Amino acid sequence: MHLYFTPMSCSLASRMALCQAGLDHETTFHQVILASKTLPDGSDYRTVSPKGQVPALHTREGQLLTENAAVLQYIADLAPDSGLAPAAGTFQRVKLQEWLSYISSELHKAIFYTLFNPGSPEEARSYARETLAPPRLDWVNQQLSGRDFLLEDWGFSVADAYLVTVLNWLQPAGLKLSDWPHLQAYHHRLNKLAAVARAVQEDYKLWAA
Ligand SMILES: N[C@@H](CCC(=O)N[C@@H](CS)C(=O)NCC(=O)O)C(=O)O
Repeated sequence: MHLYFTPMSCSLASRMALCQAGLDHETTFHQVILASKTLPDGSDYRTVSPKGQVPALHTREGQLLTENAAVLQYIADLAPDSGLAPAAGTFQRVKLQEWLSYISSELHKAIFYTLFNPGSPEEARSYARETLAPPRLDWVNQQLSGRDFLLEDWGFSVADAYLVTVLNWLQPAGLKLSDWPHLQAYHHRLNKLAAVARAVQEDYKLWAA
């Protein structure tokens, strides 16, 4: 398989999932420079993935798959014993999809896409930081009270991989993780999991280079 990624972006969740599933060794990682939509050899990334966004996964079947929620579930289903997702067709699986959808639309896109997009006007940034972020983060913080992972009666899932990735962005976005104590504790705890720690370390090294 081939994963197209940008260090410390949302594609980090797919790297975590691949590590947890034990599939990172069968995956070639291709770094994408998002600002120019190019690959390191200068070629246009949009010839690989026309959306020009990461993550994009070339699957075992040789198909191109995009969108965090789809890529993460695809990886999870390749390794059912990893516990990364409840089985398809169960109510727990739908709860996982509920979380993936919330993280993608209400956190990733609504808040952080606006804050990190160099073209966002200042009013849009203030609105994202001051109006959109607090109630959404309050809600997730409340959900994590007394719970180790997002899914009840379940361990580390791909929804956790996505959320822990998004939480990495609070500080660079000018938000204080310590304002949400359950989120802070969760972030700290999950970063100690072997697959999360390894994926973060690998992405961080490339990001800092
Ligand atoms: N809808 C996509 C969004 C992915 C996305 O926004 N990726 C960001 C990196 S975190 C990106 O590629 N940004 C560059 C761009 O949108 O041009 C998904 O859920 O996978």
